Amino acid sequence: MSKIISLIIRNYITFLKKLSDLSLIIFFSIFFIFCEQAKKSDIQAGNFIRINPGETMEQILFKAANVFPSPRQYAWQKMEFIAFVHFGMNTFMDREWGEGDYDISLFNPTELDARQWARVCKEAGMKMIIMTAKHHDGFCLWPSKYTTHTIQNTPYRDGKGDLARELSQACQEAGLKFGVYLSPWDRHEPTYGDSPVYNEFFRNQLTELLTNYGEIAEVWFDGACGEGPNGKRQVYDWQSYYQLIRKLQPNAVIAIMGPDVRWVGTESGYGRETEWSVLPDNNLNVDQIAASSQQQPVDGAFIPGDLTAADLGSREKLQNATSLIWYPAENDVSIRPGWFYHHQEDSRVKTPAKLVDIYDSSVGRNAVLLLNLPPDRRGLIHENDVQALKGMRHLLDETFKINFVENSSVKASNAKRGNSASYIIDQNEKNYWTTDDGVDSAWIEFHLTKEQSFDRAMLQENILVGQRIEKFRLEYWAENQWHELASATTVGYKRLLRFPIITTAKVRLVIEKSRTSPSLAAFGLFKAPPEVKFEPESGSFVDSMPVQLLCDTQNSTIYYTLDGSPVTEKSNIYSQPITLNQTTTITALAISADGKKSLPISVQYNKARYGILLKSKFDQKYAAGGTLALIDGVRDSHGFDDGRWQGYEGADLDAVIDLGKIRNLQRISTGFIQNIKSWIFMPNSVKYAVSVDGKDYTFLGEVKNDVSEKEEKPTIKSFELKIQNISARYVRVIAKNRAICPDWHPGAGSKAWIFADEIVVE
Ligand code: FUL
Repeated sequence: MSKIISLIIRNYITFLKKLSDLSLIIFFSIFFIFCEQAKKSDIQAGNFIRINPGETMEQILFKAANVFPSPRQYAWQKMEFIAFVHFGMNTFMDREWGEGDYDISLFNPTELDARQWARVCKEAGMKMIIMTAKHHDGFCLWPSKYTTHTIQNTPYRDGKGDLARELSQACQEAGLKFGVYLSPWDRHEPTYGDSPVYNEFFRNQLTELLTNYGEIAEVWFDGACGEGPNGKRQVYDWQSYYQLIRKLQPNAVIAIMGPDVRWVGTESGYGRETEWSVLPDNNLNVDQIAASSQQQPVDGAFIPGDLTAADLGSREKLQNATSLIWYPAENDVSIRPGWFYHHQEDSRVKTPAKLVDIYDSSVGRNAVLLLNLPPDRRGLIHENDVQALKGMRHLLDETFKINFVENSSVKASNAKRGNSASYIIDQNEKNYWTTDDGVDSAWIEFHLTKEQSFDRAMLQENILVGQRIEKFRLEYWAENQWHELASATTVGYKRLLRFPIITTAKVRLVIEKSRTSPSLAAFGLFKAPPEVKFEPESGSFVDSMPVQLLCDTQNSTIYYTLDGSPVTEKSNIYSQPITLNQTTTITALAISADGKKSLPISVQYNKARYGILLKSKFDQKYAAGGTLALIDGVRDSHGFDDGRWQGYEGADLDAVIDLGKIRNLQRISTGFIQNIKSWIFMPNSVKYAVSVDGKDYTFLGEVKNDVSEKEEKPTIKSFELKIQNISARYVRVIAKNRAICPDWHPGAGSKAWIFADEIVVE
């Protein structure tokens, strides 16, 4: 019996020992899972998280990498490209900022067609239209009950007009979202500055807009807070505005002076190279957040602040953060220089290539592009703007229609179970690649089905798990080794990269640094459509002139016409330089071997008394009528922007004048204007050289600038070289641009302009 008992006891002890080994394992497993869970649950805060005092940089970074957009922010980000429409009394007064003191019976857009606006935006690939329901002049495009300063008291549709209704319906029909810009600053409303009263007035207007026009997807608040008609300043009750919006339109994002979407900080269309959507929010009222259980970035706690600095979300910026929020950037820019329509800007609409560049530098830099299209006085988006947008869409569609990695084989240095690298190219946005916990750098190789030529790349993180990638590079395989193709910092929702055309069958993406396991939802390699170039790019001539047509993509066919008619695949095929003997417009189009079409381009070459060949390029916005501007006899106007001055941004002016035959010269000069408020400086110097045959030049002399770079008054100077009896047919003029604005100037480091009006040779 005792044996049996001792056996039982022994077995029991062994069992207990085993059990304790096992329980240790179980205990530690549970503990580990618990810790991981605790770590995770600690970061399950959505688009906001608090940093606890004493947390290490590593903990802060881990938190930052796990903040993600709210559903409304995510839906907004996915729109990528949206429209702004600035329209109102300013359109009819030719103003940018109105005071609200003008006769509103002048508002009468007789051909207004909101469906045209929606059609143009839809065809351009935009997903929403935000309308200036009320700009700073207080004029309302909807019949607000709370003021008489509205569309109702204008001749438009006999006082029955309501643009919020017309546009919201047109958007709905076209499948676009609708948003409103409502300026808190109201230069007309008498209660402005009487803070509680005006706040109530403003909330009433918001209520009208948010209840009567269906779904509103974005409410845009500008930060301007100037004086009202009575000279008083208003204290805006932002938090009550936010609460109202959340109540009436819970899916709407509140932008700029609001907690969901931030201003990128410039109106140029060019976002930051490094753009984090997760920022330290030191503008939040942290006590209020605490009082609201720390779960959400409480709208009531959001205090609008200035977020325009170059660096907003780097490690350095996160170091002293008390909380972090998902606060993505919106990049607003106008298709013309002004926000409102001005007839004199009809020729200054951004070109398709410029718009694509802006797209790459906004959507392609983790921001949403909000492009302004100002309807004209007819109430229509002007033909020039429509053309530019069509061109932009053409270039984007042609670029992104074939993704060369689509059927490639993909392998990664590391992949978490269930997040394989092949998800990057599976076209399902829910699937994404990521690495095992603790693996913060990785590479992914794409083996294409065959050699391909491309010049664009696209990356997308899965921002639903957070923004993580801090640094990456792209490499291609050639001559048995990897070569760097491009590199950048952040990715976020989308990153677009441009590089010179590369032909290869193997590409490697190296993620060098990430805040935690990097993720990638999509990757693409693309080829932009071919581009036709003319050599010389522009010019006028005395007798005849040869023009060459070039294309940046090999094996492309160039078609052209010489009579101003549209170019098609049935037009002449270019094979050798074209000799012009009379004023001619050449229109050309290139089609690459893979069927991609360039935009057709037209250049007019003039036969004139004197010829001019521009070796440098003037800015299209300040063309002063084109190539002949510098020899057209128009001189010395005082405003740089009156269409008579030719502008060169960051570039020299380099021109050759052909006098037609050898002449005796007594005087050579070139006129320039300085207007430092508009970043226009005198050239450092102007050099002159002459030639009898257009080949060998003799240097004549250099005229140095003597106008102070700090001279604020617009100043005109003629850079005249004293000469006597010089015989020559060709005169070369080189005006040296200082290239960048000086340190003391508000534009320090940015490109400086030179503006010339005339080269005089006598
Ligand atoms: C600015 C306004 O003052 C401009 O007029 C324009 O509406 C732009 C989008 O926002 O701050």
